[in-house]
Amino acid sequence: MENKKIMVTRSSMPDFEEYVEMIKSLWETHWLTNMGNYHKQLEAKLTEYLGVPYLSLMVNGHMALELAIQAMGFPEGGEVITTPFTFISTTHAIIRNKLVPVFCDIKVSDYTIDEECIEGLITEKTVAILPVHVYGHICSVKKIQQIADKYNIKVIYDAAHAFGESVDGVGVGNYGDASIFSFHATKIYNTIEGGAVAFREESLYKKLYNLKNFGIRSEVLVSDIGANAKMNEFSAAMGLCNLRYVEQNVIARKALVEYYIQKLSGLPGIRLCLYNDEEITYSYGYFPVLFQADIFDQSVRDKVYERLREHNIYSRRYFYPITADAACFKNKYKEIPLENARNVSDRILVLPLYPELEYETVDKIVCLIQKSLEEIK
Ligand code: T4K
Repeated sequence: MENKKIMVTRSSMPDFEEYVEMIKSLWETHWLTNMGNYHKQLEAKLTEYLGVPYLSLMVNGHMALELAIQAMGFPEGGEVITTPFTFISTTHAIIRNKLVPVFCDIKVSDYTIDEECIEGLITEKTVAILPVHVYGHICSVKKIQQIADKYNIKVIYDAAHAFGESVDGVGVGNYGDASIFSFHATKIYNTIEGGAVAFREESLYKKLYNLKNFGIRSEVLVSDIGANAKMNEFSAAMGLCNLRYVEQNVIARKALVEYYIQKLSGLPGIRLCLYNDEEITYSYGYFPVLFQADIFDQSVRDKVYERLREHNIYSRRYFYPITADAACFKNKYKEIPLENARNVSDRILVLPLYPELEYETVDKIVCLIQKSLEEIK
């Protein structure tokens, strides 16, 4: 076991034969992309699975977000209130749409945007709120909607981490004006690369269909400045296979999370994500641990990270640094106190989690963390 690399995650895949059987027909049709049969089938299946009114499949989660924002038609320079505690994609998607990110601090309880801070950031330029259901923790969707209604602004959720989750039985993609999902190889459900936008207004379907296909309406009419964001047939075929196993994978992940919690909960100064809000059905995509400031100094997280690496265990610092501090746009946008986001980002470590992870490996990870903390004290 010592020499085997343990990564933070591992793509779920169907049996080789199952996938090959699925893609055989592509050699007959030679139809490989541009909204083929598997694209249509997967779009319909995911609409049902996620329990959303409408859904548009995309080439990846990032393009889903970029195009969902573009589809809203915001004026250039509009401000979007968003979290800096996320993958860089969230912030890039705002800026690449010629909009301005206004970073809002997060809550230490679940690392999602602090809804109490949103209203204070609204100006006459605000066009939208873009929160992230980070690690599958669902944002305060009701409060956020109240704020959006009061100021007549849009809400677009980055739900890349929340595939298949629900609040009180309602699929998470039903909240806001649109939600995007990622089906990247590293996610609980993958189409190799892939993503989708879920939304409520039927008119958005045509808009997104256009935008993901260069804005082409007909052989002679290009009506929008679109992109190429179509999911190809090999990805859609993978998605159809993988969808058969998502639920069993989530069960395996849940059991591993519970095991981690049982093993780690005695350790002083470690804060765990308990995934225990009874209203939420979780998908257990990530298992982050936070080394608390009252017990440990800031260097602890990196020491544990290094110690695990020495033993071929590759945990990840998702998400460090916060996106507001990314080299490409540091100091370019409004300076807003982001104390919680920076503190969490400096102290968080995401541990390996995937359905086939062995319990023995969890034991080893816990033991290594324990030893590092004892040495540090
Ligand atoms: N919004 C949020 C909140 C997101 O987290 C993401 C993506 C997006 C939007 C954008 O969605 P996409 O456009 O990606 O669909 C990874 C993923 O590339 C990215 O999808 C994900 N979030 C982000 C949190 O993590 P890296 O740079 O950490 O990936 P990488 O290559 O280091 O892979 C991590 C581990 O996963 C590897 O150590 C092993 C395993 N792995 C990786 C690949 C690529 C596999 O088992 N199979 C694979 O094919 O970014």
